[in-house]
Amino acid sequence: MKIPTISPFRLILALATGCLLLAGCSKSGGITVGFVQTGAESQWRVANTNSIQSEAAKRGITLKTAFADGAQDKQIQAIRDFITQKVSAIVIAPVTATGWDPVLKEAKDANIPVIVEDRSIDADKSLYACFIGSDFIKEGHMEAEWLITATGGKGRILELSGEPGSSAAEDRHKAFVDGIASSNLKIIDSQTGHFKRVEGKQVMEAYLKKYAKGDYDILFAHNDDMALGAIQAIEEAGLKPGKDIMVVSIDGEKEAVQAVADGKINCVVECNPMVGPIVFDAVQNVLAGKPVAPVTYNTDHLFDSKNASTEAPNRPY
Ligand code: GZL
Repeated sequence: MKIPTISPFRLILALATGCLLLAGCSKSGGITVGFVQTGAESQWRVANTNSIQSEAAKRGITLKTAFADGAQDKQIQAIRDFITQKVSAIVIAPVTATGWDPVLKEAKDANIPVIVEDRSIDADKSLYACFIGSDFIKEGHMEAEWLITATGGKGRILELSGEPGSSAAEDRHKAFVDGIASSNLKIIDSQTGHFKRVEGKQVMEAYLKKYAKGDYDILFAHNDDMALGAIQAIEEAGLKPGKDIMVVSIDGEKEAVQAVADGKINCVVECNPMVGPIVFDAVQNVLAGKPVAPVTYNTDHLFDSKNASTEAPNRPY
């Protein structure tokens, strides 16, 4: 059988054409983005990672993801690694709110734009392109307002707080305290569960040992994973979550909104993690030299007994 041969000229022509076609069809124009994620501490975080990674893939953008296991020093090192690799842009979900200026200056000096998503930071705003995420102050106020209406403004609150030093935990707490200030709702204890389900269960077990039934009325959890861990501890103690102790939470995870429908959680305020499309619009606009809004907030909703049954099946995360 005669093997067909191709002249060197035709081979080079075919290769060149192929390269031109490839370059043309990759919408990203060869963008490589370094994504610095906190870790995988909650279902919310997994959904946030999936949103970023799937949107990059959809746009033909090469994404390198670094997980930091909740450690800021690992995030800072990951940013330095991406600077060394000369990525086109860096996206970060910062574990904590402070301590970012030095490494952001290094990125700026290397002409690598940084987009902050999810948790806002206390840093020189000229050092990063923009913030995209939820308004934690609004979330704290929404939770407080709902609770005042639901309780007539009276009750003893056990708080399950998120990652110490994170803007999510700090701002939710600050806004919640501000929101209940004019009522007779009082936080009688506060412990962190680091946004993790297992730790939420452990803290609730400790609360149930420390306080007798009747000495508390409400659990305010800074996220759904900790609330879901806590209701497991409440049930294991033979109590009824949502009835023997009112439970309110933040994130809007499918499992938590279903727990609202089941009467085990009384209120969940949404915090939308699906920011991939908005983040990569910002990345591509910044790289194209187009203006981007300094702050973009998600629109977050509230779920309680009025809407949870209809909303739970549709929750995307
Ligand atoms: C909020 C985000 C928080 C979520 C938690 O935007 O930073 O971190 O509320 C997650 O579930 O761990």
